[in-house]
Amino acid sequence: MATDFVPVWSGESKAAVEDFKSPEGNAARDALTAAKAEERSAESLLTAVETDAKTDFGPDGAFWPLKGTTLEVKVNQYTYKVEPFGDTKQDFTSLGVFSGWAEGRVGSVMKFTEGARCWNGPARSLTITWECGESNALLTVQEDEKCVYSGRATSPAACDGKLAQELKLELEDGGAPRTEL
Ligand code: MAN
Repeated sequence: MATDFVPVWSGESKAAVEDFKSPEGNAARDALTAAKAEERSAESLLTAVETDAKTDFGPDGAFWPLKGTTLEVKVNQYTYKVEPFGDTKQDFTSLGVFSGWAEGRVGSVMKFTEGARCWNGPARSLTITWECGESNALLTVQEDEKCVYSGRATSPAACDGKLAQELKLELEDGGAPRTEL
């Protein structure tokens, strides 16, 4: 007569063995999780740096400080939002993503294209014309034709750097006491 085989590891004791995680194993798993998180953040930093390297921030990179900022203006029923090197919105509708400066207008006219598609029309697009001003501000946005928008904004970044430099030199020169020879 055959004896019934009774496994040594049965029921609860077997589960307990499988659940057991050695302290070394736990430490290694934690280290791996941390390393993976670090890799992900390094990768996103690299992507951001690579995007920056490809972006034209205007003459002498003057518009760089505007990166990541959001300017807003309410015109009639809509709130318009412009992130100078990123997204634009009319309430929650995309008016386009930064696609560069208009031809021959670096530091002056920004283009945003491939926004939400217009019903029976083109993808929405927006151009923003920058004017020299004391603060970063979106002044107004209008719809020139169906789903084609344009706006005006001010920024110290749009002030002619060369002109400012010339005025500064002139002031310094005029203000300094001259040594008579
Ligand atoms: C929405 C807005 C308007 C636009 C129409 C087009 O109402 O984006 O600005 O003219 O859609 O259907």
